[in-house]
Amino acid sequence: MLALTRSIPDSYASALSAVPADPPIDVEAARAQHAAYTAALAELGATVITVPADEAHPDCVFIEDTAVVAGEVAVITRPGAESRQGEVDAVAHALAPLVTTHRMPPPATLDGGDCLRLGNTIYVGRSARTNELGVSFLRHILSGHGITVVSVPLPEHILHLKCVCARLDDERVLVAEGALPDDTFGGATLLRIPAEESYAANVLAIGKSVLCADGFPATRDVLEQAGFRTIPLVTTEARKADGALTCMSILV
Ligand code: CIR
Repeated sequence: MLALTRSIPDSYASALSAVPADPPIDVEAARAQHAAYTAALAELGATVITVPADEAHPDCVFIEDTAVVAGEVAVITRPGAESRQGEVDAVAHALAPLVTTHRMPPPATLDGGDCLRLGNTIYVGRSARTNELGVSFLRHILSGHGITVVSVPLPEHILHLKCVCARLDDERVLVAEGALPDDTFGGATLLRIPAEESYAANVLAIGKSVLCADGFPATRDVLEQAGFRTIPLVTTEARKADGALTCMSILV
């Protein structure tokens, strides 16, 4: 397994966030937390490929939003935030030797944080960042590869689909209580965590191990009772920019 990550620029202090960070982002602490994240990926067997930081793009560490990879094919997205659209070139360049890439054309927009894959289905949040044309383009490319794309309407206050849920395996989804209708993921089993821990719903499961945000004990209990080994990571500086665990890598 390959994991693409992207380094944190000095400009990360001015990354997008719904609520201004208070206290402000500590870029050095963010880098230390990011280093622990990449080390955890490597320990789980990933070969980590690091795309260099880009000072012109404060949010570039959130590389997940820039591409959706499915087997041998990748859709290079057109992120919904205009300030992030220039992030994709370096990611497309890094992915080109690994998979066949397809560029999403304007005016379609889509953020990878809206995409959750279970088996051969990708659920895509229709958020402020991902429009119907983005969903259609993804469907157009991936239907040729045996993948079904399902559009999931999201309430306005949810930035991305995976802000409130994450794949655990092909049959199970971790989801914050009350965030999504029970039938959102077809017949998948939902493992619910308390609404007050909803930030922790974004976990990164690799086999039976799960990278989870540190400081959310109820979520850890749910995961461990379901048979997963939890690896808590400090994510305070990613959270200040509305980021979490899946956002910082693309698994190939
Ligand atoms: C943004 O607003 O685009 C970034 N500050 C956070 C993106 C988080 N990405 C993700 O959840 N996939």
